[in-house]
Amino acid sequence: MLSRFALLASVVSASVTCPDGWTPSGSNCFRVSPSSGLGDSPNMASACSPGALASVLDATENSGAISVITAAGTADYWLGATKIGATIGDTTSAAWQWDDGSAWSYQGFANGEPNQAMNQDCLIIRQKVGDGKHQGWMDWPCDNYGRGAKYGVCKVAGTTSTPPPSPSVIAASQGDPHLSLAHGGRADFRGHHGSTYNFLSTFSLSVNVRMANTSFHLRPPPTYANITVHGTMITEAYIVVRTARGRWLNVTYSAEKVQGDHARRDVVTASCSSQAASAEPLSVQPGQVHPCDENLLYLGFSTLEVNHIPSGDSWKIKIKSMPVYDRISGAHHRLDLSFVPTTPEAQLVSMPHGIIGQSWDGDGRAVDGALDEYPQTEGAIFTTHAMAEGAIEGTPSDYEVSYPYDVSFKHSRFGKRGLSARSTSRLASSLIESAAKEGTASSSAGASGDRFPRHPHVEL
Ligand SMILES: [Ca+2]
Ligand SMILES: [Ca+2]
Repeated sequence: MLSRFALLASVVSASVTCPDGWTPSGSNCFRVSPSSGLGDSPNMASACSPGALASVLDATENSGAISVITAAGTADYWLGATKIGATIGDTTSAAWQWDDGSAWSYQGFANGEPNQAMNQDCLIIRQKVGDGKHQGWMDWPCDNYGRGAKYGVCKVAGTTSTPPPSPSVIAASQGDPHLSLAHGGRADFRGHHGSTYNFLSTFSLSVNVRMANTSFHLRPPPTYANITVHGTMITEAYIVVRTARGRWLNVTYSAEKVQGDHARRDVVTASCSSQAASAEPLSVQPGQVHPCDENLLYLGFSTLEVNHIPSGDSWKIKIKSMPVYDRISGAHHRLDLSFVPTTPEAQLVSMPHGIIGQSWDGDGRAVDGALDEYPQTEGAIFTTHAMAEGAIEGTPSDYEVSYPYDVSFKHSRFGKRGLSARSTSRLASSLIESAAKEGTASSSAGASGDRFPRHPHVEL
């Protein structure tokens, strides 16, 4: 079974880049000429430099031409075409050529045009004026009836770039806890009871989690009945945001306060303040959106969403409380988390770090860490031990923080600009690296065939 976050493939499409002041349309760029030349069509070529008087080859380009002349204001603009072999008054004999040699494959003449009036061997485009009767192309005398200013629509080829695929835009933690890493990697992370670890550290966002020992029976029975697991669960999550205005948003989601399946108003506590540690609480009500500058908090049925959206470091965090099924002792609820960067990886202010955050390392390749291999024999007792070795730089203790809203640890990116990604060459020797599935999202968040099925599967 694939989880929903495994299916969030990023959609990558080619984008067209234009020089400053030019408007992309299709694969080309348009603008109105900065000067009017001498008012006649033959002189417009230099007025358009470095582009040329525009050819308009399809409806998309026609829309682009109309949009730039509409923005510029006046009515009529030259296009780069010349009529040859026309006979005055014969509206069918005109043969048009684009000055840039493109094939004449599309035309957007206004009603009643071209009307082959005398000497109308050049082409203009007229924006909607008056009753709109003449919006569109018109044949026109190349000397503009001997009058002065007439500007042109200019065109240059855009630069087409296809951004590199980002194989996984989401990373997550679920259960006791299984990590789905960016670019498709996975690992298990037990942590130590009562310790708090940084999962994600970025320029203006930090997410810590606290672990608690928890024992439970593996699901689903009856296939593997009576297997006891002594594991850990995330029972509290702590978010620190530095807002674009320099204020502090602090959020705690406490699974210990959840009763039944419903989030109550006191499961999430938050503050939004100019002080790093504020006594002014935000009253987080289920079903309501709470803003803190550009950040938005929303607590639903059991899921807290935090949208952190300054330019250059934008993330969506979801934290969902779940019951600990077939619990024996320890936490009665756990937290599952997911992290989505909504800024392209290459544009983040600093490359992220933290146990999960470091997997956005810019290379698009999956790195797997240590995984707990659950026993499959009736009556087995198993204590988890994997600590994401191989998928994290250094040791787990490097990620321990000393209090819930602590943003400082060995690899912290908080408040730091331009820091590079972790180095995969420095990961532990047990590193198992596999080529990322190009252009696809991580498929690691769900159960997979080579392991014991992961228990209760959630969709955040
Ligand atoms: Ca005409
Ligand atoms: Ca990677």
